[in-house]
Amino acid sequence: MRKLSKVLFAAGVVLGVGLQAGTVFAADPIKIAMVVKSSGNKFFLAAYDGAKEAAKEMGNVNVTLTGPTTPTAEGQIEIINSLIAQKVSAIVISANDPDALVPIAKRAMQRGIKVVSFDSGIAEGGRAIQLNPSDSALVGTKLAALASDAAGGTGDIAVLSATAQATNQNLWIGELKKALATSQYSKLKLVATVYGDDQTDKSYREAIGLLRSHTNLKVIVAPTAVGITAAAKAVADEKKIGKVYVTGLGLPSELERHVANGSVKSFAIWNPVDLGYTATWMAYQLVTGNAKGNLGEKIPAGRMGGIMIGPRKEAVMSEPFTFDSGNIKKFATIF
Ligand code: RAM
Repeated sequence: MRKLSKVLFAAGVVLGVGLQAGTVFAADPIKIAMVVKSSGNKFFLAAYDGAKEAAKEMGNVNVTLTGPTTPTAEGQIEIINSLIAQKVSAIVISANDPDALVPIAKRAMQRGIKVVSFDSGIAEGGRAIQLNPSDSALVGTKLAALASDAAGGTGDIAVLSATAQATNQNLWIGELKKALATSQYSKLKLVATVYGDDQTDKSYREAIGLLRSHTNLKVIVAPTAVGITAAAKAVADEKKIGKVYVTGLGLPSELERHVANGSVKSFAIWNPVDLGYTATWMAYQLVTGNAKGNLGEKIPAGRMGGIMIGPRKEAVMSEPFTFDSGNIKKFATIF
């Protein structure tokens, strides 16, 4: 490929057709870099499966996956710096901080790189589009409903989140609090919010801390795939199954055994494969000029159809789907 593009470039110069350095030739693959919150998080491995599926459909696209070992903005800034040097065509990113990434993302965009954030957004100035898996208010009310079901409508609940700066978790927790303030959930009391930083060990320790310091606790709500699994293990290890339930957002593949042993009754999530697939298609349409990312525009995203760009240049996918012992098996093999 490289050799071919050099040949074509030389031909362009010889023929004097005004080709410029950096021109993308048909033979030069479009490079799309997926940058995730942290490596090793299964949610993002599923999103990357979707990205690869999209790249296959597009043809001449090379998609890669990177992420810092721990979910920090600093780690992602370093990665974006290197992607700018590599002259990728697009960055598809789940951000560890809405604001800290704006300057580096702006720099990338000034160099012609299309930036699409998905899952956890960058503030509007630092990306062309933000793709939300679901409407944040819907996620918040879903979390409240799940917590209420698990608690039997009344009692103390606590939140175990990812990092304190995560755009998505903070939005969802904000909406959960709004839902808890309504009369429907007046008997649920939020007694603590702690952060496991989307690290298994820290999430586990924080969950143990909640269980030991809040003896009346009925539910841990973890709106993170890493946190919910760690919390479920903590409940079993502390012999609290049947007394404390874990719910939130997680992967059927990771939670199947925790649903089977009773530490989780039900939880919710959207399809991370579809999320990564759609974000990658959107980035591709921006790179090829098929889309601009303007308000009201419908961006074609393969099998997902046209995705509408809404206010603040955000697009929204589907409603969170609820899983329990009745349907988890079917999905546990997919994500
Ligand atoms: C974790 C990440 C991700 C979130 C999922 C539900 O894997 O924090 O951002 O969307 O959980």
